[in-house]
Amino acid sequence: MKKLTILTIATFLLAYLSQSAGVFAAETPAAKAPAASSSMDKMWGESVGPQGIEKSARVALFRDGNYGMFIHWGLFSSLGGQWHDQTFYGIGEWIKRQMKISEADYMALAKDFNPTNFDARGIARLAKESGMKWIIITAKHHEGFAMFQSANPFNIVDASPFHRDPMKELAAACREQGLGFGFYYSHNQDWTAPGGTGGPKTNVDGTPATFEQYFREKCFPQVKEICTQYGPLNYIWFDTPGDMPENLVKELAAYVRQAQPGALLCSRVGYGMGDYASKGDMEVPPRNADGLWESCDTINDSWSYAWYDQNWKDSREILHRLVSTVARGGTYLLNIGPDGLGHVPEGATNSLLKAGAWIKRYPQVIYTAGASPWGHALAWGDATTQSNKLNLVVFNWPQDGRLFLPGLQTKIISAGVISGGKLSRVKWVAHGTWMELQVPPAPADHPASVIQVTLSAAPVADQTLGVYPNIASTLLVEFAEVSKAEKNQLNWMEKFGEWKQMTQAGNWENGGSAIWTVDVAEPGHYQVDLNHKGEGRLVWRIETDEGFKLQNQQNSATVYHTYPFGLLPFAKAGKHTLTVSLVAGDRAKASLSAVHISPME
Ligand code: FHN
Repeated sequence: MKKLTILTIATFLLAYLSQSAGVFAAETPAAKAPAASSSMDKMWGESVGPQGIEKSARVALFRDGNYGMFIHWGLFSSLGGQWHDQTFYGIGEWIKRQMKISEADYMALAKDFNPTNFDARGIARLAKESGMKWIIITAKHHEGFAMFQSANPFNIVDASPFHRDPMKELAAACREQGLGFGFYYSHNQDWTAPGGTGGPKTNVDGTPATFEQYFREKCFPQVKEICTQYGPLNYIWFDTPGDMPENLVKELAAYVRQAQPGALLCSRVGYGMGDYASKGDMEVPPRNADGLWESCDTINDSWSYAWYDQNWKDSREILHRLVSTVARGGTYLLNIGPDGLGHVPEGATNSLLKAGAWIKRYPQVIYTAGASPWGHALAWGDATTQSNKLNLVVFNWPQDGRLFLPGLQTKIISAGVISGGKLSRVKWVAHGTWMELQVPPAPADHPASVIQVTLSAAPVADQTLGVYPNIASTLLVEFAEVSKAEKNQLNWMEKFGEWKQMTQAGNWENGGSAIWTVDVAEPGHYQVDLNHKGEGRLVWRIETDEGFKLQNQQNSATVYHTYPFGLLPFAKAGKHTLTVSLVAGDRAKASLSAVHISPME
């Protein structure tokens, strides 16, 4: 699928790009024309080297653990999203660039950086109790400040009154707790080192600074330091390779492989040198993906601490995103941002621990779990697998006690709701090609209940989207066949750096359509709602292969909104097509993201 940005977003980004002196402009996917998709890969770095390592012991922690902690912590944490009396809204670690703070002013922050509340053991315990299996922390972010003992003087031990090496403490604490450990290192961007991307273009003596010089004098020596001072590492998480020369990326990767043979490199090292693919920031994909991959996400909006950012994900949202990632076949890396004193905000701690308590009750849902046989989320939740077992994770419990499994093709041997660690057996009946589990009317647990289904073999399911008789279904454009309209994946940000994604169908030609194939469990009348945007009045039509047709005129807004459309009948259960087309309106501006189908009360 093409990654394309709509004009409004590009315009919005241009405002940022002109502020950010080119660095983010060069690497921000939403700012790119579609032709630049190769450099987008460099930014999000999804391409990886030759695969086939999925089964090796080196990847066991990543492959089986499925859940890790990411930590963004640096000098920027002491600013907390505010420079003097001005708040910077966006990912806090970008404050130097976005607020145009001079090198001198920024570097001077180090002399007051004294994170005396930093408690490595406390953080490692938090990760462990939250159900996470490793920690990856920013050793050096784009700001250029080393959070470890380094020969380069701009580091926490030598330049701050703290005089401790928190990375040493955290590496030891992780080992004590049996957690994996790794470093984030910004290899390309360095905003305070002469020659680093986004950094000063000249040396202190006025001579021109080159990237090669930054690489030889700072980047490579520091990567050597992190690879030799902290024991065996599980990860080196390089980020934003951008236009870094290929030979230097290769040299760095080769060194890490030799110095830390057990460490995995994420694809953001660049040039396909990674062991596993890193999805776009904050992206949980809607479809299963093969190979080793990771979604990195953050618990609020910013990666690093920002005093105003109280938009914490609650335990339900964390679990939903974690389970969805594992069900799609990936690994979830969830970030926290300790403040300038080293303290982890309560908003983060509370949600993480609640989610962790749930994981303790259902470890089989996450650890060593495989992807869902359905290939996408289901109306009531999602599914992960353990050989012949399905773990059904029900976030929207069906109040009529009927839990529907669309197109399950493997024979059920037994099924039960897990409650208080015990399995309460449930009955099941076939419902055409669907299976119906007869469950109690109330959920067994919060924020999600788990039903274990044992099958005669590894689960196989028809991946057609289901229309459920007792719960609303969402048909995303992602899953539609789109013709005479453009199906695009949008990546955009509302503040700065907090990425959002969706797939839309826009730029509708006359006769354009989005067609979904659906599997309807029961005939009946269903309420249909459309999620779209555009300008002015739009006339949409929905028709099915049974000849039923609905048409409605809706006003539209410039942002996506769900509009009630009408009642649509399905005369027969089974597979149908549902076609949405734009009959009249501003075709260039209209775009569609989803259809919602709900059973009538
Ligand atoms: O620019 C960084 C950003 O600050 C943050 O570290 C994220 C985490 O994935 N990576 C880069 C943007 O993708």
